[in-house]
Amino acid sequence: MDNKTKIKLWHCHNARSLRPLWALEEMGFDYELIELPFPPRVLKKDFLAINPLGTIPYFVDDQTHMTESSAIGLYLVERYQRYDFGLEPSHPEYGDYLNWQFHSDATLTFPQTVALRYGLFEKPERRSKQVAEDYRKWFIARLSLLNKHLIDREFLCGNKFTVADITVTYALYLGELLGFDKEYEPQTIEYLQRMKARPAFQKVVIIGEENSNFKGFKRDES
Ligand SMILES: N[C@@H](CCC(=O)N[C@@H](CS)C(=O)NCC(=O)O)C(=O)O
Repeated sequence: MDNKTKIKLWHCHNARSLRPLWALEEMGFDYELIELPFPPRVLKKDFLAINPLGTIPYFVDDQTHMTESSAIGLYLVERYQRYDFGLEPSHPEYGDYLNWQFHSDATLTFPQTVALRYGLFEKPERRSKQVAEDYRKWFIARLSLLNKHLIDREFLCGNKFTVADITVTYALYLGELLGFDKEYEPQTIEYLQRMKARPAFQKVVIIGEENSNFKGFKRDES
């Protein structure tokens, strides 16, 4: 493996940095993990000198600096030729694989973060039940493609575990933390449980738990 410089990853418990952290662990990379309190933009202001966005994940590999959780797994597969966790461009399902990779954040995680912000993270006077509820419904509606796809599949593509499973599972896992999983379809719940049972997920999901301010949040049903 061409991995001479040590990869660095900045991470907060349960944040999107779980995607690259899980990928690094599955692939057996040697890496340095820097844990931060959430949100680092507020609680660890010197992080802004490293990542001006203040967001998590932040990933460094030699001259490469990355801020997109769904891109880092793809980078690892292609930069290090780790197609045991990905699909090559010549694979018939390559387009599907890329689609799930981008779908995971742009389509699935985006509405969840708005629900999370207006349901939990804003100051009480700025919270909005209506916004949180609207974006929860939007997220559930956006699961339709995944629900259909998972009816007869163990993994998303290529008939094997890939980084696309990591990025999409994170969206389902975040939904579970938010209490949205009550509306998941049976095949989607089974898929989530299968992915979460992987030893690498089990190992990394607990990192930072003791100091975390986001261990989960069950929706107010009233
Ligand atoms: N599209 C980016 C979004 C990164 C992002 O917004 N991360 C959240 C945590 S899940 C964050 O750092 N929020 C804190 C903030 O915006 O200050 C990705 O997928 O990595």
